[in-house]
Amino acid sequence: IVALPLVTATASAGPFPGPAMIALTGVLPAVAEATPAPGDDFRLTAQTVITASGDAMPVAGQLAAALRPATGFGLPVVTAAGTAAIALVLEPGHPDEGYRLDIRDARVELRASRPAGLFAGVQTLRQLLPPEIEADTPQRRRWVLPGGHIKDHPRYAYRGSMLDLARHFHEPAEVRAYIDQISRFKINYLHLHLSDDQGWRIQIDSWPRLTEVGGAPGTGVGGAGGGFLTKDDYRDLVRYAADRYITIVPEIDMPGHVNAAQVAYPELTCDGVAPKARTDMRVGYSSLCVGEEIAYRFAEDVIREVAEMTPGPYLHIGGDETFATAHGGYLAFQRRVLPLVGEHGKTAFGWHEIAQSPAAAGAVLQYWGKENSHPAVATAVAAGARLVLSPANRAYLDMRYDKLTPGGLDWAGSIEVRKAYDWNPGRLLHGVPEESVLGVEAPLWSETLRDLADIEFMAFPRLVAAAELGWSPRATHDWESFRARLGAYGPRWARQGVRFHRSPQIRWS
Ligand code: TNX
Repeated sequence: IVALPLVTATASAGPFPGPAMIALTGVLPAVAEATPAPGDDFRLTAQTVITASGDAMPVAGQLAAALRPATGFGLPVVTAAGTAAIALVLEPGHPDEGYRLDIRDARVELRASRPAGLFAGVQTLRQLLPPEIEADTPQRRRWVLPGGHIKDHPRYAYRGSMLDLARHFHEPAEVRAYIDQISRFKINYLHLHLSDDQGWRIQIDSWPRLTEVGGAPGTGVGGAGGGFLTKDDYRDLVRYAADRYITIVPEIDMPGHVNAAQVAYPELTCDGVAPKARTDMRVGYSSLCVGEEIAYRFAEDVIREVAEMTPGPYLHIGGDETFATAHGGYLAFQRRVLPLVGEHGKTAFGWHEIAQSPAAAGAVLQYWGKENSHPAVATAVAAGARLVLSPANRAYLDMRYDKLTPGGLDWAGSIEVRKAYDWNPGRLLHGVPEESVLGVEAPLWSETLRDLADIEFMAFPRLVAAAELGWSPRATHDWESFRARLGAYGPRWARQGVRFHRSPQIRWS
């Protein structure tokens, strides 16, 4: 792979400052195919209109709203135009979530089979304009899109990020801000970790004390924060994410990680005695009493209510780190609970420990190990399970970057940007064929993260590495290219006030 220059020659002189144009190949995540047509550049002006019709209208509105503040142009969305236009077109024949972008001097055409593809193309188009496009007030400069053609589509159907609302609760406004940021990089799933030993963060009507007690003030790690999502909050987040073509995957962690539930309902323990509320960071000490019927009533009530308010296909039931559950009890629990998810209309998702259960054959397993082989996972995959890869030593966004990182954990090692980037999801696990890989997810556990700035700092830039591994064809994989594109993205985050790690591995512009 030849590293293509990121920036092409300076755009022709004019009344406005016109530094370099972005190259078609300068996009994050890397596009599948780009054919530059130097000189055939499109200039966005006060006369430019955006054309769209039918189901393309909402995305056209999003494009106009994204470009208006910095350009100061009206950019009306109209159904037809004789003049210079950016045309959004829905037509059959493009791959899922894929798009085609043709930039010529008189006209830009963005084509896809469905709105999700147009939305992905809009993210590309935004990155092809200079970084000042991120400003929220009009900037005096030329706005030129580089001439040429892009054909793009994802490598994997699942490109996810996880946010842990249990260890520290994060307000809906913070989650929305995170959704805005991750949608820039063609992430299409947001997994919300909604319950754990410390707290319970989603309203469940049939077990109201879960949030009355488990969402009370002081239920964050170290006694910080607290809070929970009401059903309306949750539905609003689902809708907000869907408008950005992101599907929410809710997680209720069972049968371990349930201390907060047991504080609220002592009948979920084997001895009926309420455990102490816990706000330390230990894991693996709590378990539902899997021999008692009430564990299954609880599990089904929660699964039913969460499924009812979740339009997406997946429901994650955790299953990790159950050191306090006997092996036989774990299998008995999964034998009954995994099928419940299907009975309530969802595909079961779980941490890879569920691979031990034959009932996991129809499920999605989320691999979080550090090894390149896991026989039980390979067996479950051979029986039909699909895999989402979140190797802790590569994809965990809560691991520190290096010894100097404020906050973060280090049990899976330090993860600088190159380490987060240099692996191949199609080849990670021995005995697991690429066709069984549904995609990649970068989890962000929040033991040490209090606010949005903490979240952003740990996620960026590493989340972009996971996004590229999930989206871009392997043939584009190239560290030198990736680090150059990332360095050029820095000013965009700076403009938006997004906190990010200025990794010493990157030459930031
Ligand atoms: C392990 S990985 C956990 C979480 C912790 C995380 C911290 C996994 C499925 N469980 O309970 O928050 O490590 O990095």
